[in-house]
Amino acid sequence: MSRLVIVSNRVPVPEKGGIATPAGGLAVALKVALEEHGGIWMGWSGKSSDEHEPQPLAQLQQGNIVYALTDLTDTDVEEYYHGFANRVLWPICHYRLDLAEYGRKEMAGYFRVNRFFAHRLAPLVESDDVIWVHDYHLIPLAAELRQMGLKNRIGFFLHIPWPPADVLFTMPVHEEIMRGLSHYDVVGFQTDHDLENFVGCLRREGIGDELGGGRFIAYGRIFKGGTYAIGIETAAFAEFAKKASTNKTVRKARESIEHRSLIIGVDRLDYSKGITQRIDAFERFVLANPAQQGRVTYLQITPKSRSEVPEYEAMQRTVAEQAGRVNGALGTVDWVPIRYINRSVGRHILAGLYRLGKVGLVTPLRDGMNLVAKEYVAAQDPDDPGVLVLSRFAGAARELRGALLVNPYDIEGTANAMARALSMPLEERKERWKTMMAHLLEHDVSRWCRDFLNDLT
Ligand code: GDG
Repeated sequence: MSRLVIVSNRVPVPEKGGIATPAGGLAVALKVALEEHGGIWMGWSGKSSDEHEPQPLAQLQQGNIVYALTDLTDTDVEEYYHGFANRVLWPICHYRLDLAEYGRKEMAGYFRVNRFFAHRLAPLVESDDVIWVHDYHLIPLAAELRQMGLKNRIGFFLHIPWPPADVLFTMPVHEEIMRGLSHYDVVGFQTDHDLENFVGCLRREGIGDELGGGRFIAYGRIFKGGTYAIGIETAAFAEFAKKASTNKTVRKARESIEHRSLIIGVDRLDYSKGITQRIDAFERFVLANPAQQGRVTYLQITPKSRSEVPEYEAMQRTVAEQAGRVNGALGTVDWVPIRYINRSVGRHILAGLYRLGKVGLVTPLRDGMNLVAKEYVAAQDPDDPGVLVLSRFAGAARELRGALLVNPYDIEGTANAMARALSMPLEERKERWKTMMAHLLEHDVSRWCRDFLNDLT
């Protein structure tokens, strides 16, 4: 294959000795593909200023990859990123109409920044480069590049869910968003449910239709649409977790837990992740199972994210207060039921902690895939694996059939699943884990990249 050009809102900026891995599934997955093909990774530098003349594009070469980073203006960031991407598209794609705050200024900013990205990217692209655009921030990018005359193959992958027509169409610019997608050669979703919703959106107002064989038509353009469930580097992560169990911090964590069973949750602080419902469920579980009092520790690791958006700032306080309240109500002089960490921990520590967890609690209200669920499974000790309690509304639930599936809105049901997970016999744990691990080894992140790029090229 020729060079690969990846475009995503944020780019993991290379640091001495390698790429810094931020807390976010996208970066972890894409690093692998670019290293394989060489090419460009273009996106926003994360910096902004009040200057209106754009600074030259910063380019950093590392091995066979060029990182091309552009600054934005403060207004761009406010309208495109905080405004439209995170306060309209994110809530709508996660079925949260109540949180969407649509405004024309923000919508205009979103399309303007996509045009700006296209103008910065186009001079770097060679005629046989394959362009792979990622996620909801950049849906109109292909249309802008086509407008400039680019004929390259351009693919789009959506990392988050695609909502049903009734939800999407509450957004006044849904037509422009649907039209934007039609300019790609391949449009990829995480699961069959997302693809079904997309077809529903095409048909509802006669925008387009399915042609069969994975081909679709909309606005007179024919493109491929498919599902490409994102994976992790399963084998490497399993090895990493095994080694991490001897890490000093992980050892300290093990000692501090003593004879107790560890329940672990790891999520960016986001309303889609169902953290408050999960704490409620944990409280219910402890109250309903007095024998477990003092015998279980729930560790919730929750790095801050998007603190500039008011809902996220409010949520930060809510979760901290809730964990404090439950600890105050249930804790004893020698037992703190919930350990809540509101910052990022090192990846090796995370891997070691997953392996310590007898239960992995992954209960989002809605999630495109959820890589934490996959990492938790990969990190387990094959001779004594923990149990994954997984929301049926995470994309991962379409694959990880060995998990205990729960409805995160059903607090009692989730509490019961915790009890069942903690008392599950070893043989059943092994059986469930084996099926999930076999699936994850086969459907890893390299396969995800290969499948998408094969369809695109
Ligand atoms: C979006 C979609 C989709 C978390 N805390 C720490 C940390 N993490 C890492 C995890 C995992 C990643 O962040 C989170 O990925 P998720 O998939 O769970 O969720 P999103 O960030 O919302 O990602 C999602 C994904 O894109 C990929 O397509 O699965 O549905 O929403 O890798 O390990 N990493 C470290 N410290 C932490 O404290 N080092």
